[in-house]
Amino acid sequence: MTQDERLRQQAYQAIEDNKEIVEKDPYRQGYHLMPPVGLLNDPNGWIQWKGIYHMFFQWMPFHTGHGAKFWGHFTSENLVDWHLEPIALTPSDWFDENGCYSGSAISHESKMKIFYTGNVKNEHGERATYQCLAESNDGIHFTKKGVQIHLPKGYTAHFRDPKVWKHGEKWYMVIGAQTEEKLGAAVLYTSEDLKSWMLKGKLHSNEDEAFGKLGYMWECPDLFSLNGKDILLFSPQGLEANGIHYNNSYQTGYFTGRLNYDTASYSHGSFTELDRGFDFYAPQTTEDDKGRRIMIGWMGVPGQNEENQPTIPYKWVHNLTLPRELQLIDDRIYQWPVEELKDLRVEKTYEHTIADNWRGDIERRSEVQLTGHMKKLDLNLLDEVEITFDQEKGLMTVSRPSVVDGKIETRSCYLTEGLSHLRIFLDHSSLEMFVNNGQEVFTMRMFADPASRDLKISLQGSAKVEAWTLKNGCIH
Ligand code: DQQ
Repeated sequence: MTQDERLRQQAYQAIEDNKEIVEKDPYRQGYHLMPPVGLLNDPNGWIQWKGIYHMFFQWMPFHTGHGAKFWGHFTSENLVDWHLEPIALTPSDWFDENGCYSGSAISHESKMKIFYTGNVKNEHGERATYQCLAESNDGIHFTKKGVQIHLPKGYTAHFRDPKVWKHGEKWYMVIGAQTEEKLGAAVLYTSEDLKSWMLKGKLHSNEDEAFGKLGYMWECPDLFSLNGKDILLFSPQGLEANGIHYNNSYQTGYFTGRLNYDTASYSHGSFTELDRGFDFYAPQTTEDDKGRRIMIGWMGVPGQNEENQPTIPYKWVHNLTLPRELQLIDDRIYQWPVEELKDLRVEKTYEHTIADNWRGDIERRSEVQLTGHMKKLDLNLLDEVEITFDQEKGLMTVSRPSVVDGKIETRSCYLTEGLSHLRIFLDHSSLEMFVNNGQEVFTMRMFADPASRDLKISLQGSAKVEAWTLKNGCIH
């Protein structure tokens, strides 16, 4: 038996052995992508290929911690119902034996090609990193083609997460990096044939010191154009918390600007955090055949209370976010659940206009919308999550008990134009809240008592409240 076959067999056995216990978990998700067992982290290889959406994911099948990652694989025709496919990649070769780390997928000459990072650690814990290729004719079975790019001079071995795209006649790749001076960077390569890659250098701008200030390592960069601007989306590590900003252990955010593809010079605005919630990291985007730029992120952050997640006794941890369509409005990214997610709705349970206090019962898989003019809001969900807004201060705050010690923790953002719309997706152990049509988003796990159903709203102003129950069991 080859090492690849052995690892596959062990991983399928782990799914089989733990199926029952994972299914018993009251916090098991109903319509979010979660691992069949073990730990899921970054979304990988996100692509619509030959009409089918493919979402791969970083996966540790053998326990609920990190380690030598596999690439798990889901597919979907409609972005609502998903199928778990055979394992795409196992960490079975000398160049990826400590993990087939994050990467991306492209379509070329009727093949799907995956570029990913091979992570290797020797017995002294020293790291090596290789950018690797795997190919598939059917989008399900992959053949590894080995190392394509070695670590260039000037960078530490924290050099990973290739994202590949086509611009004009050429292919480009951006890689998350750490310079020898221990600064975060994004490094650009180009290729005419997807075989030989030429190093263009690190993205730089006139405000180079702004790059230097943004942490010691950038993970999972993604470069794409949106409404005529070049967006660099990335997950920097090492930003200090600053008031309501950067409160998670690591961040995700973006620049908007203009990239000179020949010189790697990138003129851009300031760094903006993409999500205001507790659990969001390492997102990846793709463009589908409707021309939509769709993003999915990991609903977790590396090292942030991962070992305290209440799902761990049930042998799984973490899930992905819903697919969100991105728009650029006034140089800000707006995120909006893709249209297809309306098909999750099973039944409309409420439609009321309220102007003061209101109380309702909601199912654990629900969508709740508030539309109107909300001068002051205090919304309590399941006696667990509190969402407040005060127009005078312009501040929105979301709070939940910490999974570590139950103490209340908060995340906030300013809404300078007031609050007119809230759209909340509740699953058994998560909440995603889209504010003012996606201008701000709060993404978080939440572990309310599985029996609680209470929605309490106290409002100054007036709003229409609508609620729907949502489908269960979207992963087959
Ligand atoms: N997770 C992957 C890396 C990436 C990090 C390893 C981000 O490729 O840099 O699982 O969460």
